[in-house]
Amino acid sequence: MTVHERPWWRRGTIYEIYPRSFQDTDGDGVGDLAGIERRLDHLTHLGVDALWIAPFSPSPMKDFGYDVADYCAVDPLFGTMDDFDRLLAAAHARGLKVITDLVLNHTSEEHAWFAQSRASRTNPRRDWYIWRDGRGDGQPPNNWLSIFGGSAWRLDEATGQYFLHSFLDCQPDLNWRNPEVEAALIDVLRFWLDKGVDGFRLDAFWMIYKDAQFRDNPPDPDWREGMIPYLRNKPVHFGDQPETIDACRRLRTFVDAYPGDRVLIGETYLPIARLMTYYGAAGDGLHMPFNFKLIQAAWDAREIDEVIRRYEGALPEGAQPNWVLGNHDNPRAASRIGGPDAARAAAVLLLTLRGTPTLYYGEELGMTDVEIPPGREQDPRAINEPGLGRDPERTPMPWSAAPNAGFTNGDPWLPLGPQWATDNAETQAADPDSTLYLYRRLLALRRAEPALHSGGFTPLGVQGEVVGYLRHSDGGRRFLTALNVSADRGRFDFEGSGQIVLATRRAREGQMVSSGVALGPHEAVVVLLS
Ligand code: TEU
Repeated sequence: MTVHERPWWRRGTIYEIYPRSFQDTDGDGVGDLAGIERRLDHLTHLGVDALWIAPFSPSPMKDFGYDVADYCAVDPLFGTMDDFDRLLAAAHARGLKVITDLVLNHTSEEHAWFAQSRASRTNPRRDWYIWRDGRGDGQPPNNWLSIFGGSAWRLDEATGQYFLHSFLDCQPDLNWRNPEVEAALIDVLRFWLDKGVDGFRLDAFWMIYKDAQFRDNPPDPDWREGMIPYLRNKPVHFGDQPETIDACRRLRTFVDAYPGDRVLIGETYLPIARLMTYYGAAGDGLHMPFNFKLIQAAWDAREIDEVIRRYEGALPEGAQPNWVLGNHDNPRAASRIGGPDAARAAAVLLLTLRGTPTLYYGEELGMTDVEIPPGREQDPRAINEPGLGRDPERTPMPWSAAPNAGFTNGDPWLPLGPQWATDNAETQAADPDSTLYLYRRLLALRRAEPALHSGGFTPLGVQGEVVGYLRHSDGGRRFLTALNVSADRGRFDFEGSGQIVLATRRAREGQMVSSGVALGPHEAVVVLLS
């Protein structure tokens, strides 16, 4: 396969949009589909290839759309199906792919399927969800814990049985062991594929099957106070079952029958060895199980180097790697790893590693978490489990110095960061030293250079606190990335010489370097080797 024949998702870059926070057009303080369409130029200027839109289907919004009440419609909060069709057409006209979010593990308790399922023990849809008797004395069926706190079982008084919920207790888990459920969900894929979407991000994908025998999870002896309560027990019987891999193959077969390169990306919070099984033994599983290792790693040279090697080393032949620095469930990279300069170095890492990067909206501005004043929390998780709320990373995108940063004419659903009036997409677009400019240069370089978007990867190890690696394509150019993961000066020695073609400090671009490169605090450079 030549570079140009590679499907777009093996070359391109994905941009995640949390629709509530991107752009509001109707003044209700919540972003909408028309807002995304209005801002498509931002994405084309940035240089990404695809957008993934977090859920926008009808929902009681207890989990902001991840509690779906109707899979094949648009929630009025976000607009209409016509708005979606227009957005899709406008994106395609610009050469942008569109990936939608698909929640396969659970629905909202307000979904018509669940209303039927809970109506009686004999309803034909009873078995579409996971119902069990308790253990007596008000005890739930087993010790499984919800990822969002408390037991994963909720008693339904009317029918006297418990239903399973991996997440909130208003998000009942679907029963994937019932073939009718899978068939109904395949119909949902068909609906969106027929519309022309370019793929799906499969929510909580590793969770869709649970142990058929409902065995208790063993306690984790390493769990300590302060860790996520869910991890008190090792979730060995809760998610990541062999049946999930078979489901990958069936979904893949279905999607591959469509023309064009449609992609399946699964949300997979799993150890590396388990993650790899989701590609399918014959490369016939998901196109890409999400790799969250950079989100989980400390910003430390040895740890980063090790994570990259372990992940690269474990990839099956031909499998497409992928990398993520942040998403709507985790603290933003710029806050997590120690400030805007470190975040710029992280951008160089994300966009020069081998594999498909997924950017989270606002990362290209170096956006940080925003402190949510008491009483303004929105995420139910913040209320269930104080400190674990996800509002800080979901705040509105700052576009300009207009009121509310141009995000809305109304009251924004979450507060904007304090610096938006002077630091926003517009001011950064006018400043060649901005983070936005850095992202644009990185994305342009990546797109132009086969070695970067499709080439090989050779780790060069760590020198002091500097991580180094090579990217290369057969008979083509060779690039060295050197990344100083510390607030001190550093240096990376290498054989030969070259020219810095990209740097977090723009003034360094164009410099010739020989046998090594000196780096300032948190500095990263890409060197074209001669
Ligand atoms: O997230 C699944 C999930 O488990 C994450 O919340 C993850 O465990 C945690 O954030 C790790 O830091 C998905 C969606 O991304 C999330 O927004 C939804 O709330 C959840 O599924 C339920 O649909």
